[in-house]
Amino acid sequence: MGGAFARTVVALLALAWSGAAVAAAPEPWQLGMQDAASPLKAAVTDLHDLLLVVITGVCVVVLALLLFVVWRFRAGANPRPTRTTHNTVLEIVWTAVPVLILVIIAFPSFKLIYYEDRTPEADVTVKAIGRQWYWSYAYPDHGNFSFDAFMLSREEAEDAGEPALLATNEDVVVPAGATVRMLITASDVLHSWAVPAFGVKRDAIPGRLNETWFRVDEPGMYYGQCSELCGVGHGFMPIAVRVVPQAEFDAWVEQAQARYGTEDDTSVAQR
Ligand SMILES: [Cu+2]
Repeated sequence: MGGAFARTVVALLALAWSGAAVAAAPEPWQLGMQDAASPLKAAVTDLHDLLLVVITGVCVVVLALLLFVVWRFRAGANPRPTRTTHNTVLEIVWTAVPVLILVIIAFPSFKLIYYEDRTPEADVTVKAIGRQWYWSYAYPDHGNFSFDAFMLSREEAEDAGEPALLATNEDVVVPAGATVRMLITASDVLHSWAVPAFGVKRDAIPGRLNETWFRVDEPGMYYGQCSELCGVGHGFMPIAVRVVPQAEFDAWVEQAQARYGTEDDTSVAQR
């Protein structure tokens, strides 16, 4: 127990020193969802909260009815059992009420599906390609440079002050406050590009281009993982998104273009 606490303190200190603010990652013994970092996640959380109220209400009512029936129709108080088999009013009520509940749930649910589906006017497009077992990324509207992101080993992550199993050698870098269109596909088997704090989880399917979007205002590191069983390395292809101010993003793009080459640069082999 004491050892775990000490390790946590050391990890937190390491984070503070590294200066890379972890904005969103899972925490030990976490209950509930990660804080919303994007408008999409805020909408997801709202629907979740509404459903929790509905579910709780249904459970309480059903439990109360059950307890009432057990008490009211117990053998001791009913030496001669009732022979009732049908009750029209009751049957209409127990059909209509669940239908009504489903309709109440359906409206916000469909609204959310379409909100997630339609990318608003995008400022940046990033393409993610799932591979066994890492992610490749391309920036089609910035010269289409591309790179691979592999998971850091536990030691490398510790040295970098980043969480183990979530940190990658190359981060997905996007500007803060920009609407990012994510194009998601795969080259071998099904994967899924998911970042909980963004409310994003889209299947990566070979031969198909899926799309979603996010906008994050707060700079920092946001972590996610492949969320579709894709083989033995499934747990080891994390997603690390670094949200930076626009100027920092522009500088990173210039650097990345020089490092990975653009599509006009014939000296670099294209994927
Ligand atoms: Cu995968």
